[in-house]
Amino acid sequence: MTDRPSILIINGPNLNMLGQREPAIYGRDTLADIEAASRTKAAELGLDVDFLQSNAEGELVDWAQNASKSHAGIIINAGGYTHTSVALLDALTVSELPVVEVHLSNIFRREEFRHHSYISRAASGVICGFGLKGYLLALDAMAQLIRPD
Ligand code: CA2
Repeated sequence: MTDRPSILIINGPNLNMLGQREPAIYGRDTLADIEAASRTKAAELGLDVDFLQSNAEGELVDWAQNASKSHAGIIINAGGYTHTSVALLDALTVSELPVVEVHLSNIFRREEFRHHSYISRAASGVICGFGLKGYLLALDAMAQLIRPD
């Protein structure tokens, strides 16, 4: 435990596969690379991070529901549940925490079904299309949300 605010970074289904398939869409960075870069960036911003991944929708819901007990904000790449999950939207809303939504790919350049995100209604902002860098931009945005100048 530290006095630094802690940010929960939640990753959804199939993001554990990063770096192994579809590099043209998602790049060559693995989720471990993204975690390491996020930890370095968070330390520069004076933040702690918990970095989680699950393929199970209910687990993502549980993490979002409980986040306000231990965290100051949520950064989430909900993977495919972005486009399907009212339950995740409800859990993020219930948390009453600042939320930044991230996608590695530019979902608006892709199939029509990826253009709609259920969870965006709970988010202060959305970052997509910048790969690993998007997580670092999300941390910058989160630092601003929890500690405005
Ligand atoms: O661009 C993103 O970050 C996404 O959230 C990634 C999801 C996709 O369903 C969303 O529409 C956009 C997919 C997660 C990663 O899936 C992989 C599949 C095969 C190999 C590597 C990753």
